[in-house]
Amino acid sequence: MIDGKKVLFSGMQATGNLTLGNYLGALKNWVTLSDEYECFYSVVDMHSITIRQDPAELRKRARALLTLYIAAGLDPKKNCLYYQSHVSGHAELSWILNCFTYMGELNRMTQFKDKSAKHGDNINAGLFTYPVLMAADILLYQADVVPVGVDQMQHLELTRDVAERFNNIYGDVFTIPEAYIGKVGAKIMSLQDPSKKMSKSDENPNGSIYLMDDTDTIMRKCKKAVTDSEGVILYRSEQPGVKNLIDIYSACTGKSAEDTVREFDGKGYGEFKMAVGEAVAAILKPLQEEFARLEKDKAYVDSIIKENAEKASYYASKTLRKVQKKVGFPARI
Ligand code: ATP
Ligand code: LTN
Repeated sequence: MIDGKKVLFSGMQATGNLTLGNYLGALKNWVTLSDEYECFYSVVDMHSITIRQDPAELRKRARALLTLYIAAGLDPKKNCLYYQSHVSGHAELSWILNCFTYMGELNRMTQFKDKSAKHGDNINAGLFTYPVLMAADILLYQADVVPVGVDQMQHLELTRDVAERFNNIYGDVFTIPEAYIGKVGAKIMSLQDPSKKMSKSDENPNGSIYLMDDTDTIMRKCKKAVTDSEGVILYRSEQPGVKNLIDIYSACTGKSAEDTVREFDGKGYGEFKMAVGEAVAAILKPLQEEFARLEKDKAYVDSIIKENAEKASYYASKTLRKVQKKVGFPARI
């Protein structure tokens, strides 16, 4: 609890261009939750280097991501928006938690399996212990809730297991976090292959709508979206492409899946795809305009970065000192 409010933590990697999946599955929910909780939203740049990055590019993307957090509607005076690498407590707690996490647990992580298959030439230890750093992010702020997409559930379960293990040995040190999965948009699939999630690291740019795509591009990608030969707009798993478009449409318009099915009853895929494209463009346009405005206001964004790193460090070091004492590190003199 901070000032009588429950704590929320979440983060996003500054790798690749953010997709509509990131927005509908994460950012959009973050904004909704920001009134109710004391929120920490991190740009997890330390996680990003588990995959080789170009330094200048990473710096640029990290800044753009933090700016996007603000542009999406997160008030930086109320929400702590900061770079993970600016708060050394993440690395320090991560080391300690490494010593409370089993190899067997990490071996089961599907993200590790996927990423090591994809980056066979660089299966580094950071990629393996990635979930431990994520646990440190969350536990450092004693977070009660963690909004994530379903793809991150396994990491959150691991975080809870490690926290419980630690608490069983040392007493009540960590708050055990709960996942928060948004109702709509929890898993947006690729427009080109609806069995795969829409991902910013997808090689096929037509599979993803990027948050900075202009209206023409959005319309083109929606028109090209893979559907099926059924010819009916129904919300069911036998029609994964159509189901995904319904999910996107409902998340963008706030209409339920049932209402969407009713709205497009008897209509063709072409018309439906156009409507999806328009709904997407309508929510992305204001976001893009605000982003462009903020990008020009360098001094303002700089001041947010500095203030919020200090705020995050304050809370992080409170937990870290407690943990260090529990495990038996000598007191500072
Ligand atoms: P990468 O392709 O590099 O693995 P990503 O697109 O999966 O990246 P992350 O940085 O791993 O993005 O995720 C940021 C947030 O967005 C997480 O909370 C994640 O659950 C959510 N998210 C990512 N992709 C989707 C998606 N397709 N649908 C819903 N939520 C998503
Ligand atoms: N692993 C997450 C990003 C992430 C995160 C976190 C999410 C890093 N630390 C802590 C929630 C809480 C991802 O790839 N989406």
